[in-house]
Amino acid sequence: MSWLEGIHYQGRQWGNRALDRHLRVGVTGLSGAGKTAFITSLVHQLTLGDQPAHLPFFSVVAQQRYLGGRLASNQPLSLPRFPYEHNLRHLQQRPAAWPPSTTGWSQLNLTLRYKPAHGVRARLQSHSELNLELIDYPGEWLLDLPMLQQDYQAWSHFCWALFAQPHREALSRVFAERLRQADLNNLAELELQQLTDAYSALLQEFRAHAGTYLHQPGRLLVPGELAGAPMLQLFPLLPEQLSAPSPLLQKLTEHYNSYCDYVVKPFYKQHFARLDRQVVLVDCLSALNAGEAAMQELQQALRLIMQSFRYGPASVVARVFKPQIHKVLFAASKADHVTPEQHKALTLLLQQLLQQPIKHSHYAAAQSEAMALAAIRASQAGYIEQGGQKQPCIRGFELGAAQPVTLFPGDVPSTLPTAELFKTHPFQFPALAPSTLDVQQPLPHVRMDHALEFLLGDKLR
Ligand SMILES: Nc1nc2c(ncn2[C@@H]2O[C@H](COP(=O)(O)OP(=O)(O)OP(=O)(O)O)[C@@H](O)[C@H]2O)c(=O)[nH]1
Ligand SMILES: [Mg+2]
Repeated sequence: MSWLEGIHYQGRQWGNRALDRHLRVGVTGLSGAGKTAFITSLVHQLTLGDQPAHLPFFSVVAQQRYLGGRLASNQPLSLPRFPYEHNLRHLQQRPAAWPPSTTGWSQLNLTLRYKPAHGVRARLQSHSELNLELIDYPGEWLLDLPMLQQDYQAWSHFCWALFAQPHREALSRVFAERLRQADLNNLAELELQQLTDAYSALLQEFRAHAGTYLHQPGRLLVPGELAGAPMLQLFPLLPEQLSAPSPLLQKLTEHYNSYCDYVVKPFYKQHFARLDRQVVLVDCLSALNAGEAAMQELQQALRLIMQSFRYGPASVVARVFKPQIHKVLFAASKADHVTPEQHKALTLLLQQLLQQPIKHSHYAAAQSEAMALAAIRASQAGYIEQGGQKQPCIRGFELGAAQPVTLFPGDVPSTLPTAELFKTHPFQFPALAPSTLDVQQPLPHVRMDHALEFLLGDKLR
């Protein structure tokens, strides 16, 4: 954005913020949590879903005061735009496909028009408007935020403590050995790049085989526009290599500091420092499938992320000059992968998983709600007869399958399972492909109306 365009855009935002007509909603979640699907669905519901039968718990729609939403005309021309239409095309194609994993950040602005419910505005105005700003980014980049609270040495210790855990230890042995053989006085470009490549391969192996969540730095997995930048030559030295000064230690410390200053801080400032409301999406079902260590690491990753945000009440002054998040929706995503009577347990599990992360964050002043939802429902829920009894089931296409299946995916534990339960009872929740959709109709969902009511309902009165 040019500086002049930037000033105009900021000025308009401040004006709208002061008038309480602007909301910046941050959709946060680790990679694969469902951020892109959530934003795509949210935009689709807000631009097409004006039928009370489709969004019964979204009060502005239920009360028939919603006049519609449109993609805003003030979308900044020089910022990457969220590929909304492209995502819809994936859902619409035959066979339908999920939108691809995100490789860079993008933004979408929406203008929502509604009739005020009561008060002076209702008497004087035929309609009011609310501007909504949504951003999307690769989940991997979110885990860079906690790096700001550490220096290179502390980060390296943290990484090797993590890599020593049983589910990571075997995979990290080869890289540890490679580091042990490295000459700490050798700063040759080729050597630095080879060590970085080995570390980046290790991160990919963790992600693919160990069911892990904490991968830092995120730009080694999804570099975005930074591919090839020297500061991405970054990996943790072994604890014993940190105690004495060395040229390699000094070089890596410089890269770490540059990474924090030129990548992580601007990312935070640009996207998260001005959030008014936040959605934290968590894919609890995939973590259950991946086992006990994955579940623990998910909890640790959420705790680190929650510490990076600023929460507080929403006075007008705070909203304009020092925005803080004052409403947080915690959502267990992909609830359509289980039968509806399991949703209660899924929500309780999410709450228990988040108990510790919330306790460690500066979170007290925010309002929150937890729920299980599916941004884009890929299954039909129903019942089958078995031994004269009605059993709940879902029907959908498993990823890659040509024929639909009818199945009971299993019970969701309402508390964090014990190690014993993980051993004796492996979870196998399915992953479903989207059914081919008519995108002229609002996307099928589970509880997106509850989510919209919590996030936007009070601003549309
Ligand atoms: N059944 C179902 N699957 C979903 C839903 N939302 C997401 N998924 C699945 O989860 C995968 C990841 O969803 P995304 O929206 O791409 O996740 P993301 O958080 O944007 O991930 P990154 O872009 O990698 O950070 C999708 O490809 C789907 O397989 C949903 O509402 N229902
Ligand atoms: Mg995405």
